[in-house]
Amino acid sequence: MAYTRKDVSTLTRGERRRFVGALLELKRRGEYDEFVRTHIEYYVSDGEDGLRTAHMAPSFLPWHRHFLLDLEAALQRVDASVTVPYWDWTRDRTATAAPWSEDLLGGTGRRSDQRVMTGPFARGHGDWTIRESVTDGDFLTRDLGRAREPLALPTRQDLDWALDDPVYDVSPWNSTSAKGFRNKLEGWGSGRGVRSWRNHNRVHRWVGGHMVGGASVNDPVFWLHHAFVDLCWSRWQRRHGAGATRYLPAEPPEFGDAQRDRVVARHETLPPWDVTPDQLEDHSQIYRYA
Ligand code: CU1
Ligand code: CU1
Repeated sequence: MAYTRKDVSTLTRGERRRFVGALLELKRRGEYDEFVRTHIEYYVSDGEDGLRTAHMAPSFLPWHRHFLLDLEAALQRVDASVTVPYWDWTRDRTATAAPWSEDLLGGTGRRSDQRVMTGPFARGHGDWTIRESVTDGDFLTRDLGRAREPLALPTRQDLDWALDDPVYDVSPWNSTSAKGFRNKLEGWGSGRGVRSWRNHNRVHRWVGGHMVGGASVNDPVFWLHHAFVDLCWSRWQRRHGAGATRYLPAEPPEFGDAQRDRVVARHETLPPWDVTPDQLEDHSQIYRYA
């Protein structure tokens, strides 16, 4: 039986409590920080050598799908009733909207050092010490909406611009791919600064603090954000119809192509797992979105 991932704005008080409780228990056991480390390890960009799996690559979507499944399985070992909720940032668009309540993720950081002061992940609670980070400080940080340089969350229209593209991804299969659903959703645009951050990337920037960069998993909103990104992949498949919407590239780039051995093709395994993008395209037997 497939389980259901719900819109975070529809969770009951009990569901919020159990989700938070399971996260805190994983943190207490040391399992949570393994997820943070894995994400940092796989944070490879265009400018670096080697295979890119998690970001700036076609496998951005299947990589994070599997990463969420691993976290969800860990949560369910603590409490079998828990699933990862999704945050629809086209609807819940303010710093006081659904995910940011006192009994779920808490709110923004204070002005001086972006330290989160409210909710279960605030330093004051003592249960959410940051251990894997590139910045100083052992407390979670956020700057919702970027107080000094305000930035708006992506709109429904911004998301539709990605969802309307009928091709999964295009050469050169990286952050400069000007077309293709994957990069329009991942959100590496042209230009510099605010204008270049689209959809998924813009949301990381809007949250700010730890959500910017490789250590973003330190903020539990990471999972709610990526559950929605994952939902968008399903929505895109439905919008364009089965068959036309397969993962690309179907085959590895040719010899001599600069992207050869840098990206994962449809039937190649996706590190650190022993699965292929092909095997991750359909999640309907595992979970559904409500
Ligand atoms: Cu990521
Ligand atoms: Cu992300």
